[in-house]
Amino acid sequence: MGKVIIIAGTPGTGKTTTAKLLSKKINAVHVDVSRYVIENKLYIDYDPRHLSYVIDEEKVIEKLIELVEKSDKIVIIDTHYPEILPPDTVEYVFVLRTNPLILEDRLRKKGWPWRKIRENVMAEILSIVVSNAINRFSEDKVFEIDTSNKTPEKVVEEITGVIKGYIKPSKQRID
Ligand code: DAT
Repeated sequence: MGKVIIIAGTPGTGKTTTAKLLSKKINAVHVDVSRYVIENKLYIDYDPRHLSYVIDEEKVIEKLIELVEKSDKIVIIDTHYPEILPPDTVEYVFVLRTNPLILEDRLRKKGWPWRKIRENVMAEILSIVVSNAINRFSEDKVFEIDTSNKTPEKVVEEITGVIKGYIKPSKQRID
C-alpha cells in the first residue's frame, strides 16, 4: 500500500503546480481531486453560485482509499479539502500558503469572477484550510509552506526537505 502525502491549500496557492513537480521528483502518483471527481463523475450536483461541483463524499473517499491501497508508490493527493481523508492513511499534510495580495493576483490571472476571488482570499486570510487540517490530523503531520515569493521548484525543495529522513531511502529515493 502506498503512503499518502497531501498537498492542500486555498485555490491558487499552487497545489497542482507543486504536486505535479513533486510527483515527478519522488516518482509518486499524483491525484488532483477536483479533476478526479469530474473525470469519474463523483459529484452529486453543480453549485452555480460557487461555480463548483458538490462532491459525493462517500464515493470520493471510497475511490481514493481503493487507489491508495492498490498503489505501491507514494500517492500525492492535491486538494483544498484534506479532511476528506481518514487520518491514519496520511503521512504528511503540506498546506501551501500565499500572501493574500499575491493570491488575489494569481486568481485574477486565472480569470476568476471577483466574488470567487474574494471568497478564496478571505479563506486564506482566515487560515481555513490549515485550521481544518490541524483539527483533523495530528499537528505533527501538518506543515505550512509559504509560496508567496518562491518558485514552484523552491516550494518542492522545502517539501522534500521535510520528508527526507522520514521515508527510508531503501523504499523511495527522494532526490
Ligand atoms: P491550485 O492548484 O492551488 O489552485 P495552481 O497550481 O493551479 O494552484 O496555481 C495557480 C496559479 O499560480 C497558476 O497560474 C500557477 C501559479 N503558481 C503556482 N505556484 C506558484 C509559485 N510557487 N509561484 C508563483 N506562481 C505560482
